[in-house]
Amino acid sequence: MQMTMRWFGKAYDSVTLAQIRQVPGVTGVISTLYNKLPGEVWEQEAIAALKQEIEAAGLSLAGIESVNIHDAIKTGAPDRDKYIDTYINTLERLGQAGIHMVCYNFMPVFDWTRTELAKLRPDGSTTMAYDQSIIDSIDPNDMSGLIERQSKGFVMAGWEPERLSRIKELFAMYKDVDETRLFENMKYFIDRIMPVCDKYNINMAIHPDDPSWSVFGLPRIVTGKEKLQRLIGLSNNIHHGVTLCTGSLGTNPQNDIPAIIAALKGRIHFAHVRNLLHTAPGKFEEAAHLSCDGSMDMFAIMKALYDAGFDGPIRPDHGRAIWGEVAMPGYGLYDRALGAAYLNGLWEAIKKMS
Ligand code: CS2
Ligand code: MN
Repeated sequence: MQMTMRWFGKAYDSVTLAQIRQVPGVTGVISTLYNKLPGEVWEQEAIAALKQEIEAAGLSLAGIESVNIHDAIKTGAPDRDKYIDTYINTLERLGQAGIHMVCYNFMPVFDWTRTELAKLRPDGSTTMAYDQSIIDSIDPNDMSGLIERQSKGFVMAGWEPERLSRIKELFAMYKDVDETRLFENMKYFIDRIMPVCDKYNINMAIHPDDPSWSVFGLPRIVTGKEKLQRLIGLSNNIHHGVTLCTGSLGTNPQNDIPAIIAALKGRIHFAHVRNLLHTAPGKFEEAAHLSCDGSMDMFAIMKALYDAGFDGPIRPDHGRAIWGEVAMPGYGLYDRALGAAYLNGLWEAIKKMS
């Protein structure tokens, strides 16, 4: 595996590449052209500039998170082929730049969903939290406002104001899209992009839905073991794979993450590893990465990845805000650096004892 951290680019991130370079054991970053909306063309020059900037800092660009999917593709709209062509074009340019892993998601309308971005924990840190009862009582139109008000001025990944200002229109697009249709639309997309992935050896890593159940009545299909197996079964091309995100799959305490890892062996192209604390049914907060701070067994998760022969990029995921750092919620330097060091420690121990 390669330990990495997510970096949004210097125009958006409070964390610098020079800081990431000093986190022991972190050799790469996962980045993106953060200003690109779904469906936009990625210019070759912009990709090259991003890569050069990262390499000049002594790190590698280990993959892209994300190249987002236009809603026309997810809903199977009549103009989806136009957007798939653009997507293929972007993959081609990424491939030519030597990038071999692309993360994306297939969540309708909303990406990850939280109800609180700075919940105070007993140790004085703040963290992101979710409470289903708040979601049940809120109008989806107010959701982007709720996130924006708490984002400390940072643009939150997946919550681009340009897109979410069209929320009514987006909901209307998904009116007739149920789980079956979403799977069909995904298969159509996968089948069309696999040739370019073969050509440039690009691993596509679909990110699980977060939380792992339907929100606001919208269908969600990347939620647990059976659905992930069905999803992988849409294509036997090895480039069609997943991002194993413990924080997303772990929102449902019924999800046995080590068992999911074993079931997806060979198809996990990227890993997001973080811990959550479940406080009541449908209610959780993001914990520090350490097992003892949350509800997950991080040793068992890392061991399962090791045993499955995982060799892709891995990153600590959301961290708490600690030590007075002001950063994008979930993406400060300090707690993610602690997370990376901890995950590296687990990995070293597992490796030496195996
Ligand atoms: C990420 C997701 O910050 C996060 O929660 O894990 O936003 C992820 O980047 C996307 O869903 C992948 O497309
Ligand atoms: Mn994730």
